[in-house]
Amino acid sequence: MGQLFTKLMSIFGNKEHKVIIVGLDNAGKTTILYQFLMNEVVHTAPTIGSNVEEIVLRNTHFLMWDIGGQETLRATWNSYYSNTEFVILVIDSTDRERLPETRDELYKMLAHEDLQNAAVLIFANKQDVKDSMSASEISTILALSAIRDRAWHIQACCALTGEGLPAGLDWLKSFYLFYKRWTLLDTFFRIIFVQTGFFLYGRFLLILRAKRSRCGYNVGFG
Ligand code: G3D
Ligand code: MG
Repeated sequence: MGQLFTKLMSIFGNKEHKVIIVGLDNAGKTTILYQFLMNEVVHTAPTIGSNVEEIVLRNTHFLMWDIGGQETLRATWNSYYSNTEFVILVIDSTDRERLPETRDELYKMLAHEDLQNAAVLIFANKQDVKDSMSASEISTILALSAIRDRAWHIQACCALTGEGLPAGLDWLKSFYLFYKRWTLLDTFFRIIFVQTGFFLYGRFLLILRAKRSRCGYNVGFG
């Protein structure tokens, strides 16, 4: 019951939902974060450590952590994982050479115990650049169709113009609403199940007691 209560509180409480924005350096993570926040391009410098901003979507608060992607900083990514509900992976679609590196980082993340329940949104960024890889090409190289243990979605975008970002956020919002409804239903059936269990157990004790007293002995149940 305690666990159910915590789950419900996380949905109906005024809690912020934690999102981490990861990806290799130069992918466009910081540009995306500030497009979400202000709908404009900000001048970025390589992120040392992290940036964090609160984004409100349909009255739901998301706390978004943009984490530095340089190789030396990637070892610290796991210190941001606890309580993460969504991972946004940003990919520089012009960077064919480092896509296998991104794939390794993605699967390392998915295997981490703190991210077992996190849904993944992948932005195939920099679609404005000629000859950039398409979302479906990236999807094939990352073997996304092999991910079956969680919700994921890939979205082509251009962080400079903001194109594709609202569609990505729509997926995030609709997945969140789906999760919220599913949790409600799940909680409802669990409560019914527990209540029915108590009721049947009570009936069983009564029948047992009646049978024993008919047989001439009564051990008593309190
Ligand atoms: P990071 O936070 O992932 O390291 P940044 O990446 O957000 O700092 O972006 C790195 C560079 O990519 C920036 O250029 C930024 O303007 C550029 N960029 C981000 N998104 C796009 C995009 O969709 N299209 C193109 N063409 N460029 C993009 P500078 O020159 O400032 O380093
Ligand atoms: Mg950055």
